Amino acid sequence: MNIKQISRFLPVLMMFSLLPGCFSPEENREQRSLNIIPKPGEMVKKEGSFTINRKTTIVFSENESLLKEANYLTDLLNEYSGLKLKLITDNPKDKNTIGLIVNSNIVNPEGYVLKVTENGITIEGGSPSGVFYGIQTLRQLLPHQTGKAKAKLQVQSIEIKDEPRFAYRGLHLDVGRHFFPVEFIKEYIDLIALHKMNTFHWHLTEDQGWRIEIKKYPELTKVGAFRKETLKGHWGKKPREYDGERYGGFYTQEEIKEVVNYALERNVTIIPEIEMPGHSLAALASYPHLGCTGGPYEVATHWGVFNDVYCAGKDSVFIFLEDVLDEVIALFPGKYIHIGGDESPKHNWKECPECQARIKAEGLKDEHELQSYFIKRIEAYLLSKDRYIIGWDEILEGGLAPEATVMSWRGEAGGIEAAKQNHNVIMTPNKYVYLDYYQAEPENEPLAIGGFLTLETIYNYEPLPDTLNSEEQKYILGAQANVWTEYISTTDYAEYMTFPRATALAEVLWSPKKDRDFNDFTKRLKSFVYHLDRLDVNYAKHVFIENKEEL
Ligand code: TNX
Repeated sequence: MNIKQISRFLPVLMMFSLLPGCFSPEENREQRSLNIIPKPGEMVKKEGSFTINRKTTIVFSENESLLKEANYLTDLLNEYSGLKLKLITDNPKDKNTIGLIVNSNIVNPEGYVLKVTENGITIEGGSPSGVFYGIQTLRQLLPHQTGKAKAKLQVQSIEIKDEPRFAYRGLHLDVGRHFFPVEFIKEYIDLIALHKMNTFHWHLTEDQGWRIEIKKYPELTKVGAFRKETLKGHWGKKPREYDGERYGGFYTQEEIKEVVNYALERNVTIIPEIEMPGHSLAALASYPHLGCTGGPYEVATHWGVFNDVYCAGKDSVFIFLEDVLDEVIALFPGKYIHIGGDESPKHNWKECPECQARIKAEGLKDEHELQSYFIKRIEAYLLSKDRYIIGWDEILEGGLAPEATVMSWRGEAGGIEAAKQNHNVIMTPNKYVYLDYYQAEPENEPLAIGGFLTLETIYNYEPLPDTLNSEEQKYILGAQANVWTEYISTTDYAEYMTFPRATALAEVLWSPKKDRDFNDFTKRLKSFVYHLDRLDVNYAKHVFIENKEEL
């Protein structure tokens, strides 16, 4: 069943009366203006309001390098209201101005103080990032436009003091199983920014497709970016049927640069993932000498875990990966490179004379230690280039690489173990944050991988395990929702699976724990989706229907 069919399932009448964005005309600006997601730390409503008009100027102090934020705000207001405000560098506290200021008294660099008075607006941030998040909050204070007429930009007087609870707030996208165009990636980054998240984990290589142009190895995108056909239906269904259609795509380096700049302007860091030693069939199909058996290999046409992985015995594999990483480093300025490390069967390594020779030469105990050797060797290379690795929790097996950050996906156990070993951790436990899982009863949903993860479950997820003491908890940098795309082949479906579940996680990661309240969240969500509608996001609407009594 596809999304269009699903929509037919939803009682049309109910949709009209309950859908977010369909506020009754009486619902006033004031009420909406407090419906901010993620919920701010402190918020005090004041008397009166300020109206942004043609003559309002955006003022920022030049030496604080806030030009990027000022330009972003100008464009945003233009998009929301049609106004094209003047940008000047002057006193940010003058009348009829929106002042942007970096204030070193705000300790958290992503924190901000937003004040709306009858005279104007000021946004002070701990750094330009804090100012950026103040702008995102201002965006949610703007009146909603209904119909064609533009409402005047009257903003409730208010004082907001706000900062994130976690430093790492991520959203992932697998473009290996299905390829998503640059335009969609940009929209995804816009959505990450709207949610005050700060990291996009871009899963760029897979068994089913290699998606990043590497100039030194053109076969990766000539061969590895395309598969001859794709599995139809669920992986578990036998006999397997295929669609017989060639499928693929990749990002050129020029496109990647464009996306990286786009993300920079939105305070989003991109973490590229280059999978190794497993999930590497597309690379092996392109350069068969990289595998233990020498091939031939084929880009995978169905899902799962494959026995053919990079050979850990051959130095030529490390030379290849270092060359690839050199080009990746040149494209992505962030400090982290994700090197995968998950689901890498040891079957071939057991049979491979070169892998066995490596085990002997390096004095390793077994193939798990060989995997650790592999990851540590890559880590050492990346550290020499001033980059840090992140790996899935399998990198714990056989011993962690010294500086590695662990992404805990098979539950939280790996994350807990890594924190106890004084390693940084990003929580992505599948049960709580895997957005490829069903969000409602499977019989009424489009085909998904399995699992079950409702909006309420993700909203109630707590990234700090209470089995860790407060010292150990400091290693938990934050959490991330993952969007694996074996069964997600269109942008519409990707949006449907991602939102609003990612919206719930955004609040978990930003807002004070004591304020978490699912009922209150769903009420604010009704208003928040105005912004998703503006961006034409095909978000899932179950919550508005299930909670109809309350709305
Ligand atoms: C496990 S999460 C995987 C992915 C799959 C996902 C499906 C992880 C590190 N590996 O390769 O796409 O499950 O939910």
